[in-house]
Amino acid sequence: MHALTSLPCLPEAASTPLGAEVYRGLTAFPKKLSPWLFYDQRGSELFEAITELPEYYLTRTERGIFEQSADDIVAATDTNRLSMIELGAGTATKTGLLLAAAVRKQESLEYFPIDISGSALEEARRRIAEEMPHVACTPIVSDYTRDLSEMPRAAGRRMVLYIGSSIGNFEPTEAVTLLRRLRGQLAAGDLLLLGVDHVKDRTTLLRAYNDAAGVTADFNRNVLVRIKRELGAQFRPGLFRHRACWNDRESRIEMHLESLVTQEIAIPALDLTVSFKRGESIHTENSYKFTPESVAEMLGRSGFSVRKSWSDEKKWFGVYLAEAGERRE
Ligand code: AVJ
Repeated sequence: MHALTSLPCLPEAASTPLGAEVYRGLTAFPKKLSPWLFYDQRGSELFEAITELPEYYLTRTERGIFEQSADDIVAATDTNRLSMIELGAGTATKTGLLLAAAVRKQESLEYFPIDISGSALEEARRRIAEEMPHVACTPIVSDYTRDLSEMPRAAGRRMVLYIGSSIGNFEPTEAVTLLRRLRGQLAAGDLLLLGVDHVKDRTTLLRAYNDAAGVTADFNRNVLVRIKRELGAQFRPGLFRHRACWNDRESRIEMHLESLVTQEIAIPALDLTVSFKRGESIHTENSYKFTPESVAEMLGRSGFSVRKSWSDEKKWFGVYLAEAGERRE
């Protein structure tokens, strides 16, 4: 993913994570950019705005499941010495419902939110310190997609939270690789709570990624704004159109940025000029959608087995509690 050190004669910017990703993605065919590039300050704000859109049911549906079932989820962990570790915790807003349920059951709780954004974690830490005195919160700034070695050795039984359908951004083989690595950091009997978006009618799916207010379009184009600003490229992001489509064979929503014109874009910091034909697009995101069967299969291949699951009335979103199995050598 980041082995540009082996390429000679590239400018320095090409060896930063952003520069390397943009260089590789825009010289590939078809062109692509990785979804983590969305999340600069502005992108994180736009994603927050997406979670409040009427069409974007994911966040509110998952929160509804936690409102309804947090106590039941904590009860299903079957221990009075639970600790929680959250991957990609961000500001940990939805997590509050699970933390509160754990504190109701066992009076105190160790909580380790992991995120790449130090400022989001600081906000989480401050809010939890203020509102939940019985939660001992230890934030960890780290990119869990690259490095899981910082997995805290908390006391009691650990439950790793990986919610919000973040796993949906990974191709199936990458998802299994990530979950297997996670399994490798856990003891048999430790738990994983996985939140995933379910396959549903395509109109609902498409609407969630094509909102009427155009926030998702701005979120998608923000990656171009970022490349412009951080790599000094000269072009108009407005000459790219947001496009989201449902890929039924792969069971995923895809987001693309389609060039409305034939154009050449110079990216001085990378010493690179990228040509676009009219209608040519950059693939910017996959958002995989699951069935209970496909979740169980993914978890099984990763060394976990599903213990219990929860859903909303329409079965639009699923929360799966899985247990780390015995290690097979
Ligand atoms: C944060 C990956 C769960 O796939 O729905 C929202 C990101 N992209 N709208 C998703 C996203 C477009 C989101 N995840």
